[in-house]
Amino acid sequence: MIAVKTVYLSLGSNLGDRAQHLREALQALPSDRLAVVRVSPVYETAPVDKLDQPDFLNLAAEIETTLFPMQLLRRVQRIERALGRRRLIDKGPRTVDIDILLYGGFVIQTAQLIVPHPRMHLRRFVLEPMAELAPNLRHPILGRTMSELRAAVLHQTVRRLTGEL
Ligand code: GSY
Repeated sequence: MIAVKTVYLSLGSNLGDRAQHLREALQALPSDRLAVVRVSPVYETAPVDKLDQPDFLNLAAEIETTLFPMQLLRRVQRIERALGRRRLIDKGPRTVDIDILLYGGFVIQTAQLIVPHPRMHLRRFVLEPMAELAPNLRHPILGRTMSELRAAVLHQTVRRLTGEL
């Protein structure tokens, strides 16, 4: 019997039909070892890190999976490639980006994968949708809830979109 883990992903797109890219990424995720449980509302968000690029659409997804962390990483990277993600410019525009934010309560530090995502607590485009999905969930290292972490990044610009993705 393989344990099922609750995992949170952050999805973003800032090229072409952004909503369609997010829809296609969500549709590509499920398998016999991965179920998408809940999806946050969509936010339009100003870019962070590299500022001279289009605004993003971002959301968070709660999934349940029996995939081990590196298996999950390979799976999301395959989906990014299939949807046309190109890494032409570091931190630049992308058709779709899928980050593993939290994997159960685990702390993972390898050359390929760091969980919790090392910048998640600094980014409103991550914390706003996470606080909607799991406001009382605690960051495994910082010990603060998603709501508490969100309160520290309210100066970053995000706009909650209404309606279906
Ligand atoms: O790390 C994800 C890619 N990314 C984003 C993003 O998804 N949203 C916003 N608002 N800014 C970003 N900068 C990078 S890099």
